[in-house]
Amino acid sequence: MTKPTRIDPADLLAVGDLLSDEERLIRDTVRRFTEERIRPHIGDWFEHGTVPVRELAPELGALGVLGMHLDGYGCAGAGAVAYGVACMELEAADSGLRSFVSVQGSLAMRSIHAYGSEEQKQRWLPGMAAGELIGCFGLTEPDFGSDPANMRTRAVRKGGERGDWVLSGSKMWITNGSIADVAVVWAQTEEGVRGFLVERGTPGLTATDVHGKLSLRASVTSELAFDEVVLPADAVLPGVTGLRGPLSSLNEARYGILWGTVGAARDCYTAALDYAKSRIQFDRPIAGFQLTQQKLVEMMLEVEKAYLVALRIGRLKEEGAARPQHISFGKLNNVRTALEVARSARTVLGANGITTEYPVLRHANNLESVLTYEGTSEIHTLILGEAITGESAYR
Ligand code: TGC
Ligand code: FAD
Repeated sequence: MTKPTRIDPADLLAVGDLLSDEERLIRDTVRRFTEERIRPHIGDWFEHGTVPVRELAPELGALGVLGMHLDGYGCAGAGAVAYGVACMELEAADSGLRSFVSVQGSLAMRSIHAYGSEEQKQRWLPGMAAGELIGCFGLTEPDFGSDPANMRTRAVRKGGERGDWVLSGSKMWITNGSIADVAVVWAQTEEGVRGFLVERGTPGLTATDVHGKLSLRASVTSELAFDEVVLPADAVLPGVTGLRGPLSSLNEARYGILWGTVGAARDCYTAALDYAKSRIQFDRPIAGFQLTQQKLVEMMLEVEKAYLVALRIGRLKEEGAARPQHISFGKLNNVRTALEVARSARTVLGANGITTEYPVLRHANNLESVLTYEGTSEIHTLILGEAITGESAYR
């Protein structure tokens, strides 16, 4: 293993040296892509609340990050840490970009990969890995977010074992909802919660975008309504019944977040560091003031600790030893860390910190969504509370 030979302010503990050559290559390749393709535009996309997802998706497919941790069907079959560092670089650019990749790869593709029939996998996965087809994942409803077990969306089978399904209800806050070619929709059935593949254009399906978001503006968020949508018998994912289905895919997406937020935090910290070195007040760079240095050092410590947490969980995952509670540890800790770093970085930039010219308030605003989705910070606190006390406190 290489030893740190120099002090890198962006990675003072040289955590990056703990990555393999291949992981570093993936990290640097994704970083280069975001620098060339995302960073020049992201401020505008965020400001105007638009993002050219259809254009970007095939580019992300060519980059190899869509379903990159899955095997076969055009997916790269990368290791957990390799997938993690890709998420880290994507979210250093914008949480909306990482969200797109998480929903496509870890929620929609992963659900089909883990629980779909061979026909369903062949039909969807290669096109989704290439970014030619877009997926979304519908679990949350207007009245049931943290508590999906009580969902009202329902699918009823008509005409026996091989009969059609009729799906009714609605899903809320669905990333990629209105642009998706296929929605993985979780619904109550007589047998328990099951997953359904609902194709774009199916009669009775309507998608309406959520407007007025002050967070994740470079990401499409929609409501999906199902008005007695008739689905063929083979629209159901045959491999799982029960909430375990969606929650096991959520483990994968939450894992991407615990890495992604390290990237957002690092980007805020390095933006503040660069700014502090060049901004002159009272005839000297503000980086020379002790109060500024304290903020920068605190940020740096927190970014490095979050990076180590992510790497530890990633290695556990590669060994097959990561439990959902480990993922909750990382999601809770690293999102919270990133938000605190973003808010502190914002103060270093003064008034400039509130504009889209710099990334920090955009990251801070995005991270408010990241704190809430994929299990709120309170839900992950309760998961960990149960893990250490043995007492469940949800209900
Ligand atoms: P509970 O009785 O504990 O569990 C029901 C069944 O599920 C199993 N299970 C899990 N399986 C795999 N991974 C996990 N993390 C699991 N957690 C639970 C469990 O073993 C049981 O299986 P079985 O076979 O015995 O039936 O369920 P509960 O109703 O008490 O709820 C527990 C709770 C609160 C932790 C869960 O409901 C929860 O995680 N709530 C949060 C909901 C959530 O995270 N929603 C996210 C929606 S998707 C999203 O936000 C995408 S953001 C998109 C983007 O990145 O842009
Ligand atoms: P609620 O569950 O109503 O919670 C409100 C507050 O009450 C929170 O602070 C919560 O922590 C707290 N609370 C709830 N229960 C408890 C309890 N037992 N103990 C203590 N506190 C509690 N969902 C999808 O299915 N697919 C998507 O693609 C998707 N994308 C999203 C994109 C964005 C931008 C956002 C913001 C959300 C997205 N979501 C998606 C929805 C997200 O998963 C939910 O918002 C989240 O699970 C919380 O649900 P809720 O908003 O209904 O809040």
